[in-house]
Formats: sequence, structure tokens, C-alpha cells
Amino acid sequence: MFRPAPSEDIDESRLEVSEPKTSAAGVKAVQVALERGLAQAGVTRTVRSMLRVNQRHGVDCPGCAWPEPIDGRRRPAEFCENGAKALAEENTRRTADPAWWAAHPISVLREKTEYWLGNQGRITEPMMIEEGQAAYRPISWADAFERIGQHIRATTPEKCVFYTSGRTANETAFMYQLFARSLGTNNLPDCSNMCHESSGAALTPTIGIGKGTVSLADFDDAELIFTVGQNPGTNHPRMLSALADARRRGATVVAVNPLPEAGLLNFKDPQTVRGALGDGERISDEFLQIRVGGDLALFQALGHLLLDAEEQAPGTVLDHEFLASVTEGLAEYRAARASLDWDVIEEATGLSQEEITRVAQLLIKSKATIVCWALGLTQQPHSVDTIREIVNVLLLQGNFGKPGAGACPVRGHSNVQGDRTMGIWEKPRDGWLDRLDAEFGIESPREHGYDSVQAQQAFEHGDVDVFVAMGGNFALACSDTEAIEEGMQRAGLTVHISTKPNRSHVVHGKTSIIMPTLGRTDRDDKHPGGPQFLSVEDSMSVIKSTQGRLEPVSDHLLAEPVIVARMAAATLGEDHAVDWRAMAEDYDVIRDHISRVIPGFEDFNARVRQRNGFVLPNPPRDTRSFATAQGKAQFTVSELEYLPARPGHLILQTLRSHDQYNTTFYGQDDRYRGIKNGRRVILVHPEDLAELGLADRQVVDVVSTFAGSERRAEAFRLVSYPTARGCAAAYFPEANALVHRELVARESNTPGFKAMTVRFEPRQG
Ligand SMILES: Nc1nc2c(c(=O)[nH]1)N[C@H]1C(S)=C(S)[C@@H](COP(=O)(O)OP(=O)(O)OC[C@H]3O[C@@H](n4cnc5c(=O)[nH]c(N)nc54)[C@H](O)[C@@H]3O)O[C@H]1N2
Ligand SMILES: Nc1nc2c(c(=O)[nH]1)N[C@H]1C(S)=C(S)[C@@H](COP(=O)(O)OP(=O)(O)OC[C@H]3O[C@@H](n4cnc5c(=O)[nH]c(N)nc54)[C@H](O)[C@@H]3O)O[C@H]1N2
Ligand SMILES: [Mo]
Repeated sequence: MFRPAPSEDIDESRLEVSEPKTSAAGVKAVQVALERGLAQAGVTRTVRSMLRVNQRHGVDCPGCAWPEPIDGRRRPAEFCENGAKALAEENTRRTADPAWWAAHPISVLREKTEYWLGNQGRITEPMMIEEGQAAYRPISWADAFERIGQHIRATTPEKCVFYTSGRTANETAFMYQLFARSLGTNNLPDCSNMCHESSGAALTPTIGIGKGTVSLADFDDAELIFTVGQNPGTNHPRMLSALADARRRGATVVAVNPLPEAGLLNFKDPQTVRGALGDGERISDEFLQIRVGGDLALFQALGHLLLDAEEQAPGTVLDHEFLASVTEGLAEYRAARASLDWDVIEEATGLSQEEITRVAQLLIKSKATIVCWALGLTQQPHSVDTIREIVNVLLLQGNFGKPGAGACPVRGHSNVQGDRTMGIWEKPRDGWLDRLDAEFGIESPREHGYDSVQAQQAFEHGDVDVFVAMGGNFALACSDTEAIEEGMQRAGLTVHISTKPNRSHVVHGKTSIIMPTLGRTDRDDKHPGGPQFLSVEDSMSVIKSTQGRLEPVSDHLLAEPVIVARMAAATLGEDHAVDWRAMAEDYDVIRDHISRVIPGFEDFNARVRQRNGFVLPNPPRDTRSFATAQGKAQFTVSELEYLPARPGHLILQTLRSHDQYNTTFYGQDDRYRGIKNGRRVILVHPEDLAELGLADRQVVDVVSTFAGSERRAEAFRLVSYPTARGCAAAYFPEANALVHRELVARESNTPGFKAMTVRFEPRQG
């Protein structure tokens, strides 16, 4: 039942380790989900929110961006354990009210982990702290907006940065970018810069759209599905149903991952009797336990083997009509892939020629292939090349614009894709800005702004005066934790539009304002025209409405669009060209503007009210057309690149535990990996441990090396774990301090969160 916030923080000495699990979900998942809901929110709020999640005209699950079935197959409860935990986090009845802030000065909050901070509850009133003060104090909304307006007017637009986290709804995101551009800056970094930016950077120039090209229905027609560099059992649990359904129908699933993740091996669907009671069913037919960073080599080898097979039996493997009519660059690609050095491929991937050839046979046979991927591919120096190599392999067999085929980057935050569609981007195209300017009579700046890494560097150089964050937890999401925390404290003003206390509130600018907002599940009804709803876009470009119904925990919370409107009016003046108030009063007004500015949103207000929302145009999927600069899909040629570990070193990736949502920790356990009551762990293969002369459970300091400099993180416990040889894994965000800010993916500038070279130094005692 309902429990008050924990007063204890994580105690790493209580760490327990057991065997990793070999299946995901099952009854245990339902039980854990209910427990967390009841502890935070009590019975009524838990039941009400769970029954409405992902239903038509319900609330979009804030957990992930995996789509819901849009035909009749929606289940009575279309949620998963981790979606339920996300809801419990938001629905909690615990509150961080002014008395709580008064009792917890910054000096105390600095010593707490994110687990403790986030578990204190929902922020109930606007709060402010100024230089020299020890704790946050309440401030009225009017004063908060006035302060922000004054501060922004007193500085220059280039010194203002507007960050967006991907839970932000479409309407809010549209207003927020309009505010930044009205002010005169494209400094609109977002969490996507740290997430799937590499996917967009690879897809846009090669297939003409920076998004995936499959819909959920394609999983019904696919013959072969790859899931590469992702952990769906934890991060996209509803994807397991799609994979299980596909396998039952006869499709083959290939998982590519350095870790034998539970959800990639077996799945116990808690919503079927067999899943609840039995051993579960297999999810993957082939599991390639690849080395971290080896995927570029893998897909080059697969491309080579496809071309080779076509040569052996001409006309049987490639889609010649597709290649001739809509692609370019095949000859150069063919030449580059003509020969292959298997020794290098085996070294780069840690896989055998035999394993790779077996998977190539599956590809050769398949008439419809989907490749899904997530962050295992996007956060390494050669990420963009790796994803382009996937595009090459898909193009060879014409796997675009036919049922059961395509590219499927599986997005993270529930509306991260929609935010980009709404113009949250530091590098907007001129044509896009022209339409925005014409609609509102403003003049948007044309100069590109900062992405997340550039914003981080600007902080460090003292070039950020005002930082506004629409959600998120920038200080902990970035690389090089110590440097970004120090940089943020040099800003004149930091503003956080947030639901719960987090680290970024604690390493704040000289003045800091926290504006508490309604969450997705909260009722938003204080408008002249009555209750309002918002909309989101899922990973497969479906736009649908989302509307919360729960009683907010405080009367002082404002909806995000209202906060943006009042901030803009306080900054730009009531007589500004944009009618901010009209948009805040009636979200249909925002949608009307969007319908005239953004292609694909024609008649937005009517279509968003349809039963299943609507799908945005997707030229590769809809018509096999590719709006690249050349007008055709592009083959590309990349050099082979991987992450070789130096002697005495391992390649470290960071990932999410089963009990966290990015920087929010639901609990202290990583159930599927057998880790309990602790997070400062490093998973290492037993033979690597032996070779390094280290022991299971030994406590070490971790030292990362990059470009001649070192980063150190203290007191991590080594855990013997069946990861690929030469690799190690630690949790995000504990390990972020080890990531040098210049370790990034080329072209996308995404931090190299899965590409660190590390060594371990034993600690005494
Ligand atoms: N419950 C829950 N759901 C979430 C989130 C959450 O924190 N909690 N976060 C959301 C967000 S914002 C995002 S972006 C997504 C993230 O979803 P994921 O991408 O699944 O997230 P990670 O935990 O980073 O897992 C990365 C996976 O890639 C593997 N991997 C690492 N390096 C490599 C490599 O070089 N090659 C290959 N083939 N695999 C590799 C890791 O072993 C791990 O299984 O999830 C979203 N959904
Ligand atoms: N080492 C390492 N670092 C990583 C990653 C990694 O894999 N490894 N992944 C990267 C990725 S993929 C991402 S997406 C980023 C995540 O970066 P962010 O999106 O910045 O971080 P989150 O932890 O998702 O944000 C959590 C905060 O959002 C606020 N919040 C929650 N709900 C709402 C809401 O409805 N409205 C508002 N306004 N605020 C809300 C709460 O106050 C909460 O503290 O981190 C990146 N950092
Ligand atoms: Mo993400």
C-alpha cells in the first residue's frame, strides 16, 4: 500500500548478485508493476491510470515510443511492467512541497543519489534559489515569469539555450521552438542529440527521411527480423509481443548484442495463460553475441555475402528492378565489398565466419526483412557509418516500401520523434523556417544553434547565460558529469520545467527557478473552453491524442503549453506578433497553426480526433520514393572501423537497468541481469577478469582513456557476467563521468556512451 518517500539512499554494500534470467516478463512483471504503483499512488490512482493507458482517447504511456496496434487488437490493458512503473512515478501521492525544500538545503541534496531525489515526490509549487541562499523558496508564478523575462531581455539570444526532453508533447514543443525562434536563437538541443541522432544522420541523406520506414503491421508480414543493439525486455517491453507474434507465424528473429539480454532469449507474455504459467517462448532463433562496436563489420560482411550469393546464382538474391529504378551507387558499393578479410571481421565482431554465414543464409532466403536497432548502434564514433551499412544491406534486396520490410530505429522517449517533427532542432532547414515565419510574421534566425554536446561545451566556456529545460535532467544525461555540473553553475539563470526533483535542480545556475508542471496522466482542465488534450508521435510516425484524467497533486501546477505561453509573453511583451494567450487557452489554436506550417498535418484538429489518430506520410514506405539530394536512395561506402581494446583494457558500454527510466530510478534492482540493491557495478566476462588478474565482486576504480587524457570514477564492483569478451558494461548515469565530452559519433555528434576504453585499478579495503 501507499508508502511515504524512502529516507534511506542506495547502500552499495548491500549489493546482491544472482544468475541472469533467461526470460522476460511473466507474472513476476505484473506483480512488481502493481507493487510499485500501490506504494507510490495507492489503489484508486493506480487502477485508473493503468486502465486508460494506450487506449483510444486515453493517455499515451510515458514509458517508451513503441506503437500500439491500430486495428482491433488492442488489449484491455496495453501496458507493460516498465510502463506501469513510469505511471507510478508520475501518479505518486508523495510531494516535494515548500516545507520539504526548506528542510533540504542544497548542501544536503547534493549528496543524494537520483534514486533518493526522484522518490521524494511531485514538486507542488514554483521554487527559486538565488546566489548565497542555502535552499529553494517558493515564488509566485507571476514573479517567476517576470524574473525569467527580465533576465532573458538583459542578455543576448545566443547566450540562451532551450533544452527539450522527449516526453514533451507536440503542441508544447511547437510553441517552445516558436518562442526560441521569436527570441532569435536556434539553440534548441534535445535528448535526441544524445540518443537516435546517429540514425537521423544516416537515414536522411540515404533514404530521404530521418525516421523508420516500417509500421507495426509490417511485423505481421516480415520473414526475417533483426533486433540489433537494443534491450526490448526492459526498454520496449511491448515490442516482445510483436516479436513473439511474428515468430509464432513463422518469421525468424536474429538478435545481435554483446549481452544475452533476457528479453532477447525468451518471453513470457503475462497476458496469455501460456505466458503466465509456462516457461515462455523463444524470442530469437539466432543470437549473435557481438563485441561492442562490431556491427559495422557485421553488416559489411553480410553485404559481401549477399553480393557473393547473387554472383553464384544470378537473379535470385538481389532486387534488380528496385536497384535499377530507385537507387544509386551500387557499383561503388559492390567494388568496396568485393573482398573481405575474415580475420579482421572475426576480430572486430568476436563472431565466427560460420555464425555470420548462417545469418547471411537467412537473409538470402528472406523476401521481407526488417532491421530494428536502438542505442547499441548510435553512441559510438562510427555509428553513422554502421547505420548506413544497414541501409546498404536493406537496399540490396529492396526492403523498402513493401509489406514486412524496412528500417526500424526504435526510439526512446515517448515523443522524441514528434518533438523533432515539431521543429525542436538546432539545424532547421530554411524552407521550414520560411513557413513558420509566414504563419506568424516573425523572422527566425537562420544560423544553426547548439546541439547537446555543443551546449555542454558552451556551458563550460561560460557562454550560456540562460538555460531553460523543458523536462529532462541535462546534468546527468550528458557526458563528462563533473565538467557539465561545474559549467551549469556558471550560468546566470537556469529554469527547469519539471515534475520531480532531480540532479539538474541541485547543480543550478546563479539563480534557479523550478516550474512544476502537470504530467501526462494529470487532468488539464483549467481553460475557458474546458479540458484540453495533447498529441504525440510514436516510433512509427502515428500521431494520436493523449489526455490525462487524474486529479493533480497540487492546485499550483501549470500545463506545459501555459508555461511556455506565459514565459514568452513575459519575455517578448504582450503585443508580440504571436498570440501566445490564445494558444494557451485552447490547444486547437496551436494545432491550427501546426496544420499550416508542418507538411502532413493538414486538417490536424479533425484527424487527431479520429479513432486511431493518423499516420504521417513516409515516402520510402508509401511510394518507394526517396527524397534525397539526388532523388534516389543512396548506397554508401565506409571504411571498416571497430573498437579494438588495448592490452589491459576493455571497451565499456553504458546501459539502463530494469529499474530506471534514463536518469530516474524506479528502484535499485536489475532483475533480469540478477543485480540487486546496487548500481555501481561493472559487468565483465569471467575470462577477462582472470586475464586482468581481478576477481568477481572486487571493488575497483575505473579509469577511461581518450585522446591522451583520463577520467576516473571511484568504487565500482566488478561482476562476473556472460558479456562478449573484451567488453564491459556499466549503468548510465553512474558511468557518465568517464565519457570524455569529445568522444562523440562523427556527423551526429552523439556522445560515445557505448565506446569507452577503460582499465581497472584495485582499491584497498
Ligand atoms: N524502462 C525503460 N524504458 C526506456 C528507457 C529507460 O531508461 N527505461 N529509456 C528510453 C530511451 S530515452 C531510449 S533511447 C531507449 C533505449 O533503449 P535501448 O537502446 O535498449 O537502451 P540501452 O539500455 O542503452 O541498451 C542498449 C543495448 O545495446 C547493447 N549494446 C551496447 N553496445 C552495443 C554494440 O556495440 N552493438 C550491439 N549490437 N549492441 C550493443 C547493450 O548490451 C544493450 O542491450 O529506451 C526507452 N525506454
Ligand atoms: N551514459 C549514457 N548517457 C546517456 C544515455 C546512455 O545510453 N548512456 N542515453 C541518452 C539518452 S538516449 C537520452 S534520451 C538522455 C535522457 O535525457 P533526459 O531526457 O534529459 O533525461 P530524463 O532522465 O529522461 O528526464 C527525467 C526528468 O524529466 C522530468 N519529467 C518527467 N516527466 C515530465 C513531464 O511530463 N514534463 C516535464 N516538463 N518534465 C518531466 C522529471 O523532473 C525527471 O527528473 O540521456 C542520454 N544519456
Ligand atoms: Mo533516448
